[in-house]
Amino acid sequence: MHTIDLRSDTLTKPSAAMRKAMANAEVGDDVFGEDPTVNRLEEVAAEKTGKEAALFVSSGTMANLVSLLTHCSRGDEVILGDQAHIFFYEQGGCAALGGIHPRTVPNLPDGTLNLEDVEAAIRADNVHFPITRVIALENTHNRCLGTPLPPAYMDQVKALADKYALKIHVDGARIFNAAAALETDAANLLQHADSVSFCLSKGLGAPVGSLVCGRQDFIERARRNRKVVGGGMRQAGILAAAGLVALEENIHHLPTDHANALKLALGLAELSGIELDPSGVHTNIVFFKVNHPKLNAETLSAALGEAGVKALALGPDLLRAVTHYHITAQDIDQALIVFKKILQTA
Ligand code: TLP
Repeated sequence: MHTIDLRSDTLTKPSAAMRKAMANAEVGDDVFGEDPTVNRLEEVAAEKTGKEAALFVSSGTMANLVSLLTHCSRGDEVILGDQAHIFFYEQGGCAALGGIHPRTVPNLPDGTLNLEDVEAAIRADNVHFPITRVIALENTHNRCLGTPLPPAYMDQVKALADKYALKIHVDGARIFNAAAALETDAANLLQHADSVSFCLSKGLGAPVGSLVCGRQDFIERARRNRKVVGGGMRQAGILAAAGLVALEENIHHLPTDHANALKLALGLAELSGIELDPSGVHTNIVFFKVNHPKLNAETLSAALGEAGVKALALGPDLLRAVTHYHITAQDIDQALIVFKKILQTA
């Protein structure tokens, strides 16, 4: 039996079409603006997100950092959720490297921020306070069950941002999952975003790369910030070629990933020893708790791994499984058999 790796959609390996496109990519020095494949990828990314321009960067973390560096000066403040990837998983890079002060408000279970909380966190013009510059959201929200943020919520955030002249950044690492789940296009979800970062190297299956998208002048300044963090790549068209295949072909697989995640959730919810509400599963991320006399997240994950199914332990009783284009409906059936056996025999 092959390994069914559900730890993350970052584990996807490039498809045959990607490898072929990479091998044949036309390249040049992208720091000189002369890589035609990177230029093409940036055009396609801008078009798909409904923005004027885009910038190819190495990772989602770099995309978020470069975006915040471009919105903020040292000492400025970003308001974001306490479960945000930027706050939780990026080593505090915006503070460490950019001197940007993170102000968290609690994420609600659906990944949104209560707008009264956000408004209360916006600083008054006072010499004692940092200057609030940007509200950062995450769509889909990784730690909030992969939930997509709907356009109606974005309308409300925009009204608040405009009232205080704030910018909106969206960590859209999985924005195309959100678009697929909400049956709309990414540009619609992002119409109020001043900047968005999205990843090619998650559910879209490319080996490397993320994009920052926004207005032309924003992207010109972001390009300088990419260079200062060491992100100027040279013949990066080799990587961009895979990204173009991701956006042209793999993007169509996301609804299948969502169906497989739901199938997994429905199956897991039936198992004694697992706690999970399948109605909370909207995209490709499935969080569940283990509630078993002999197993915790760590030992369940280890037993699963030995049996060829990998899931990520994220807390004493919390695990995460993520579907992606290497995972088939048959894999989900097989994974559920393995889960059941382990839970019954432990
Ligand atoms: N998320 C990874 C881990 O870091 C947790 C994963 O396996 O889900 N924004 C969001 C919403 C993300 O989920 C991630 C990666 C990033 C940004 C960072 O992307 P990379 O890993 O390319 O720096």
